Amino acid sequence: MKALLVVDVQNDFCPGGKLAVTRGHEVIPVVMRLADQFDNVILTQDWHPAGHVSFASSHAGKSPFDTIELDYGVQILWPDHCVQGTAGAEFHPDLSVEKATLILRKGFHSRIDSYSAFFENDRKTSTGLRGYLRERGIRSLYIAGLATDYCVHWSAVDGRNAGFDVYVVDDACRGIDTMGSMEEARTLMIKAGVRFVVSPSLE
Ligand code: VGL
Ligand code: ZN
Repeated sequence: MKALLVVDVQNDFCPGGKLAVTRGHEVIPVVMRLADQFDNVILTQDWHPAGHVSFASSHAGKSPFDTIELDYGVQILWPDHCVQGTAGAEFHPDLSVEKATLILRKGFHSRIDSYSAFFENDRKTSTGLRGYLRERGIRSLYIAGLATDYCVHWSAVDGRNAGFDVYVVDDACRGIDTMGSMEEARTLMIKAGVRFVVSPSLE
């Protein structure tokens, strides 16, 4: 059994949003075509409380894309984004979500960021996704969405470590690409055994 994991296709990650991914909205039609081919579709939603630890505005003298040292390691600081209950945190209006069986929110602990859909950035706090997939008999995970170099990347690597076959659907993802993050993400995904596919090959 396979599942499609659609990562963070939210207003703040699309053009005009607070942490806009260049051409992020272009993934939407691709994701929707892909979803037709899956019985199991899961959406993730970045869902931060105001004043979240990952926001540069929460740290005096810091700017977006600076880094800080937290208890769990280095954290990149972002513009305020995907704040719970705001329009920026909503799914893009063109994304049709009717088919999704699970909407998995992440990043809701105020002191921990969460890129991966499996583990928060402390690498210890589980979201429960592994159990959900296992209990539903899912062994293969196809990943699409935003952003390739952060939430897609970490979800893919953690998916591999959790024992799933993982495919990143390249043309259904777009990246932020700060400080070489796209290249680094690709290298780490390859090392973890993630495979890359394009959506026409899945039809
Ligand atoms: C993401 C940075 C901060 C993502 C979320 O969805 O890739 N990136 N929060
Ligand atoms: Zn975030």
